[in-house]
Amino acid sequence: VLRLAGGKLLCDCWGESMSGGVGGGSLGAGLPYHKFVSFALEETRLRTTLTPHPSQEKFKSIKPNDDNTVFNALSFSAPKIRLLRSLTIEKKNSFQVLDFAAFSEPEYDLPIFCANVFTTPTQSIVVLDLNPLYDTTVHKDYKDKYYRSIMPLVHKYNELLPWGGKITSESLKFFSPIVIWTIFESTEHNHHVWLELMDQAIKENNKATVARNQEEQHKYLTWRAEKDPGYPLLKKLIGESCAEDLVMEFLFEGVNTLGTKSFLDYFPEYARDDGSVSKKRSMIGKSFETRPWDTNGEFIGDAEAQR
Ligand code: BLA
Repeated sequence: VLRLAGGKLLCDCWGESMSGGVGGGSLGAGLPYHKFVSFALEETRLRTTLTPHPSQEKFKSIKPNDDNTVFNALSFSAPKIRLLRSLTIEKKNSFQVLDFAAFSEPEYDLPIFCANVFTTPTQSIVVLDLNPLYDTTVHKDYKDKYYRSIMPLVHKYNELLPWGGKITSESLKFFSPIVIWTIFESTEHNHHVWLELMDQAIKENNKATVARNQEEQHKYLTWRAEKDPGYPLLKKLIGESCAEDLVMEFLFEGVNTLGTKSFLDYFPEYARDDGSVSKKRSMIGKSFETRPWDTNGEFIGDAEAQR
C-alpha cells in the first residue's frame, strides 16, 4: 500500500496478484465504476494479453490521508498497447471518479481510448471518446481513417447523452467528432469500438511516421499532465508531490520518456513573460455551447469559438 506518512511516500505493496482473473476483490469490488473497469478489462482480454505495467506496483493502491477516500489504480500493456490504465476514486457521499485511458505503441496511430467521469451526488461530468492522435479538423485523412465509419454512433448516443454545454475550449482539439461530452444523472456506458480498431491496426514501419505518432501522443500526455481538470482535486486528496507522481508516472506515464518537447513548446500561448507556464486552465475560456461537429464529423464550431 502506498500511503502518505508525514508527507513521505511509503511503499508496502499488497501481496495479491493483479495479473490474474478479472472481478476479484483486488479490482476494488464495490468501488464506483468497478463494473466499467472489469468489463473493459474482460473485453480487452478476449482480444489480447494484458501484462501488468511497471507503474502498477507503485500506484495500485494509494491511500490518501482522508479515510473516507479510496483510490484504485491498475495499469497494463499489451501487444500494440503501450499503456492501458485505470484510476477510480471514491469519497463517500461526496464524489466518484473514473479515469480510464489506453494509449497505443507509437508504431500505430490509434486514437486514445478515453473514459472519464466525475460524479457528485447531483451530476456526472462525462467524457467518452476515442481522442484523436491528430487534430481531425486539420488531418482529414486521419478523420476519415478512424471516424468516418463510426460517425453513426453519434446519432445513437446523442439523444440519450446530449452535448454537455460550454467546455474548456482547448479540450476541443483533443476530442474527436464522435466524442460524448455530457453532464447528466446516470453513469455507466461502454462499447467495443476501440478494441475493433486495435484488432485492425497495422504496424507502421516508416520511422518518420512512428516518430510523428509518438510526438502526437506526447503532446496529448503533456497537455493532460499539466492542465487536466482533475489535477487540483488530486492535489487536495493526496498532496502536491504525490499527485505529481501519479500524474507523471501513472495517469500520463510517458510524458517524461516519449518526447523531449516541453509544455510551452507545444502550447506557447501559455508562456508568461518570465518564461514560466501560466497557471490558467484555459487561455481561450469556455465555449462550444452546442456540439461543434455535424453528422458527417465536419467541424462547424469555428464561429462560436471566437465569441
Ligand atoms: C471536470 N473533466 C472536467 C471537465 C472536463 C473533464 C471536460 C469539465 C470542465 C471543463 O470544461 O474543462 C475531462 N477534459 C477532460 C478530459 C479531457 C479534457 C478527459 O480535455 C481529455 C482531453 N477528473 C479526473 C480526475 C479527477 C477529476 C482524476 O479525471 C479528480 C481526482 C475531477 N473533473 C474533475 C473535477 C471537475 C472535472 C473536480 C470539475 C471541476 C472543473 O470544472 O474544473
